[in-house]
Amino acid sequence: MSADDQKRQAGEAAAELVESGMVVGLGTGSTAAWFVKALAVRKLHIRGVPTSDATANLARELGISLAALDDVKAVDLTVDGADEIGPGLSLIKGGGAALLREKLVWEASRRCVVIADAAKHVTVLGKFPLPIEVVRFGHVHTGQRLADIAAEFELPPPRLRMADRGVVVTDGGNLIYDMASGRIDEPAGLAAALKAVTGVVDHGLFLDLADEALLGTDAGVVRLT
Ligand code: ABF
Repeated sequence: MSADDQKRQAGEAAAELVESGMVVGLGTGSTAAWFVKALAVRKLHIRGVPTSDATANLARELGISLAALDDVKAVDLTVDGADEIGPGLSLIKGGGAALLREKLVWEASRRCVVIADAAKHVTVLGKFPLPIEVVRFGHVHTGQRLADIAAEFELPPPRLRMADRGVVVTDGGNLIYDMASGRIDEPAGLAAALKAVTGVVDHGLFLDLADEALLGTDAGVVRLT
């Protein structure tokens, strides 16, 4: 089975968790897109809170009613993808540059379900470079502070994320530095050190946020708690 089939399976399983009347956080990325499509097919009366402009556009095209995060008191259930799922459902997210809105929606949610293909499940986080969102003003100085932190954790300096058309800019108008690590042995310590840098808006370590994971595998969907 291809990774995309596994993603579809996980997205469809997550769509079954949604009930009419819910406020639903809509994640970002190719796996979350499968969830949004499966949700639209169910034609439930829900309101979706999108975690990116891309997801908002997709949901709108599919006829899902949308609400802004500040238009709702709380989100009942958020379903979103991840770049890595590690021990204790610790996550690396932000490969799609949507980590800030994603984390804001996750933190406002009663229940968070992460969906992914089987290859995303790892024994230690860090093979996937950790995205760090920084404000544009003074970002070279912020990048230097990030390099200092990386050195403390014996990691190489983070790199500013570029695309074909130049520097990558997030939906919030910020920049992304990616910290390639190989392995993150102390995610909580690294998360705290990054968050303490003034120019850092947030980072892609999602710790103690996911309630469960639905992994698409060749043997069907596996639920992790
Ligand atoms: C978002 O999409 C991100 O936080 C994560 O970086 C990415 C996962 O992408 P995909 O589902 O396309 O593998 O959820």
